[in-house]
Parts: sequence; C-alpha cells; structure tokens
Amino acid sequence: WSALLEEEEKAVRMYVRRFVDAEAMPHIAADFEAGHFRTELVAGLAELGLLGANLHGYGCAGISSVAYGLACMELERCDSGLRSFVSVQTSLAMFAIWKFGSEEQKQRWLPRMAAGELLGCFGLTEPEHGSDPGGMTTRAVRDGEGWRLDGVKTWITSAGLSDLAVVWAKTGEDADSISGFVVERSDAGYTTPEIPHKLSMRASSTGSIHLDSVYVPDDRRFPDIRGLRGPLSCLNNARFGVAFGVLGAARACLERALEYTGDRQQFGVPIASKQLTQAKLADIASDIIQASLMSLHYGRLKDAGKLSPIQVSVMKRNNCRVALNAARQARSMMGANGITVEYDVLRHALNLESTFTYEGTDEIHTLAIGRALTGLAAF
Ligand code: TGC
Ligand code: FAD
Repeated sequence: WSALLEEEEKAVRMYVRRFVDAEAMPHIAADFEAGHFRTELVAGLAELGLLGANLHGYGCAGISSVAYGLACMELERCDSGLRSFVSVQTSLAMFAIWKFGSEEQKQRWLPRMAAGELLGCFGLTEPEHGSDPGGMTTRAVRDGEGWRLDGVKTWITSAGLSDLAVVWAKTGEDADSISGFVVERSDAGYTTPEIPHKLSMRASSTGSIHLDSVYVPDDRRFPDIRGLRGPLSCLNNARFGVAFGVLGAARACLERALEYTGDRQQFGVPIASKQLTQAKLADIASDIIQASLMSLHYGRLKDAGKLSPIQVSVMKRNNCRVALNAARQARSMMGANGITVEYDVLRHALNLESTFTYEGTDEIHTLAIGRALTGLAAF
C-alpha cells in the first residue's frame, strides 16, 4: 500500500521510524518492565512536530491526517504507550483547546504544548461512568468570577505527567450542561495519583484526577461548547489515531513472527515451513493489508472533511481486533519464548487489551454501528 502514499507521507513515516528506532526501541523492554514512561522522549517528539501534528496554526506542524496516522503507526510499532502519549497530547488535550477554546486560550496554551513545554491530559472517564460519560457526576458550580470543580476522573493517560488537564464537568443536572475546563497543575485541590499494578500500558503513565473544590476562573472554561458533543468530537480524532496506531503494533508482531518461525526448527525443519504456521501468518498479513487500505481511505476522507463518526467506529473496532489477534497469534507461534518481554509480542498483546477498551470499548463501537444500521439504540 506504500505505492498509494504521497511523498510527504512517506517522509513523515521515515523520520518517525528513525527517531523511534534510535531513541525508543532500545529502552522499551526495560521501560515496560519497570513501569516507566520515558519523559526524555518528549523533546524529540516535539522537535519532529508530532505534538499537535495535524492541527493548523499555533506552532503546530499541520501535516495531513494520513501522515499523522502513519506517525501513530510508527510510534506504536514500538509501544502503544508511546503512541498513547502523543494521541492524548495531540488529539485530546490540544484538539479540545484548538477546537473549542477562545482565541486567548489557544494562544495561551497551544504553542507551548506543541513545543513539549506543557503537557496535557483529558479527563472524561469517572470511576462509575466509563462507557456512559453522560452520567458523569463531576460538577462545576458558579463561584464569583469562576467555578468550583468537585469530582474524580480516572484511568487518565498522562495525568501524572501533565501541566494541565482538560476536564469535562456538569454545571447542571443534565448531560446538556457538560462544559470543558482547563485545570492547571498548580490549582489548589488538584491531585493526580498514579494507578499502580497495571499489566498493560506499563510504559505509559496512567492516573486519576481528584478535584477537591478546585477554583477555576471563567477564562479557563471553553466558551461555547455544551453537552456530550464536546468530548465526543475530541474522541473522533483520538480514535482515528488509535486505529492507525494499532496497525503498527500488528506489523511489529508479524515481523517478529516471520523472523522467529523462519529460524526456529522443530522436527528438523523451520516451523515456518508448516502449513498451520503459514495459515496464521497469511491471516495476519491479509488482515493488516485490508485494515491498512481501509485506514488510508478513511484518512483521505478525513483530510477532505468527510469522515463520519460511524466510519471512525468501524475503523477503531476493526483495527483493534486485527491487532490484538495478530499479537496473540504471533505469541502462539513463538511458543514459550513468546511470553518473555525480550520477544515483544506479549507486551504488544497486553497493551492492545487496553486499546480494545479505551476510546470506546469494542462493544460500544459495535452498538454504535448497530444503531447506525438499524436506527435502534441498544446501549
Ligand atoms: P448520544 O445521544 O449518541 O450523543 C450525545 C451528543 O453527542 C453527539 N455525538 C457525537 N459527536 C461527535 N462525535 C461523536 N462520535 C459523537 N457521538 C455522539 C451527538 O450528536 C449528540 O449531540 P447533540 O448536540 O445532539 O446533543 O449519546 P449517548 O449518551 O447515547 O452515548 C453514545 C455513546 C455510548 C456512543 C458515547 O457515550 C460513547 O462514545 N461512549 C464511549 C466513551 C468513550 O469512548 N470514552 C473514552 C474516554 S477518553 C479515552 O479513552 C482516552 S484513551 C487515550 C489514549 O491513551 O490513547
Ligand atoms: P465499563 O463502561 O464499565 O464497561 C465494562 C464492560 O461492559 C465493557 O466490556 C463494556 O463494553 C461493557 N458495556 C458497557 N456498557 C455496555 C452496553 N450498553 N452494552 C453492552 N456492553 C456494555 N479515559 C479518559 O477519559 N481519558 C484518558 O486519557 C483515558 N486513558 C485510558 C488509558 C488506559 C490504559 C485505559 C485502560 C483506559 C483509559 N481511559 C481514559 C478510560 C477508558 O476510556 C474507559 O476504560 C472506557 O471508556 C470503558 O469504561 P470502563 O472501563 O468504565 O468500562
């Protein structure tokens, strides 16, 4: 499918690949084992223009959606956590400000976020409201010239690394009152405890956001967006990056499996010479090719402003399934060695369990597609 890519897209893919191979790959196994996100990578990611890459203006690179998708693939070829960091900074925190912020808010945060000087996170999920964010209980109550925020957000990527958080809260009882606020690290009552003991996304930072009567001035509320449409619009962008990204993990697993099964001898011959192995490899390769072509087509639609949320659901659901299956199959082809961190594939499989769940679970996207097909909501 490379033949279908523009020169600029190939160039982005190449320079991200070089950066990842030189700076991230050598450390990823150790970082995953240690449960460590390598903050040293942030400056390099910013220098490559990857923070806010597909946004225009405010110091952002303004590359195409396809080029951004390819960058996500290259990052996730190393580890989903690395792509997640870029997704959250770009498609959730920066996009929310870029799309819904006032001109003053954009000028204030976006250039420094693009430069990697300010890191952001995105707080939508709550302990009791994951798939149904409309039920959120985080509240913002008027207090003089500003707002008092109370509530808990959880499973927030980069919470502990971030200088600011885009937080969604209700100002009334209904989902229609949901508003977006930018909370800063220095705000009194704002804390971000890390979530320990993860078996997935270990090279990514994941935490909670505790808002204990946090005062936020009115100039840190997005002026015009109200209701669930605000956060869900941001998710469309992030889901697009996830969908492209996971194919990078799938490709890494295929490459690993090809290498391994070509070398590994059983019954006196390489296991790659066995038909059962070839069937697994053929299925993975064929799934990746189909998913890549669909993603490229949807990426071109996105660049033309014609990609619908349902197409994003189709792409996110399909590609996460393809990638998780590729990682599990690759693991099986590598036998016992496949369970070690040294061979990468189980690390990818563990990470891909998270991608299956976040940005809308597989089931939620299934039901979104079902609703689009039948006109009946089964959530
Ligand atoms: P529903 O009645 O369907 O819609 C409410 C309003 O939202 C609008 N809308 C969308 N707008 C833009 N994009 C979309 N994809 C949209 N989907 C819906 C809709 O038009 C309506 O607008 P308005 O103006 O008419 O009011 O809402 P619902 O309550 O029935 O919920 C639908 C459902 C279940 C699909 C939605 O709640 C959902 O998507 N749930 C999943 C939640 C989710 O994905 N959370 C992700 C949190 S962030 C994250 O996981 C980051 S991981 C980061 C990383 O590390 O990469
Ligand atoms: P639940 O909603 O409780 O779902 C549990 C199960 O029930 C799932 O299988 C689900 O599909 C199923 N289910 C739910 N409703 C239905 C239904 N109506 N019909 C059928 N089945 C249903 N959130 C953020 O806001 N910001 C972040 O940065 C962020 N980063 C994350 C990073 C990681 C590593 C992870 C794992 C999660 C992250 N999340 C983030 C949270 C993520 O979006 C939620 O986990 C996800 O939306 C699902 O919510 P839940 O975990 O509460 O599961």
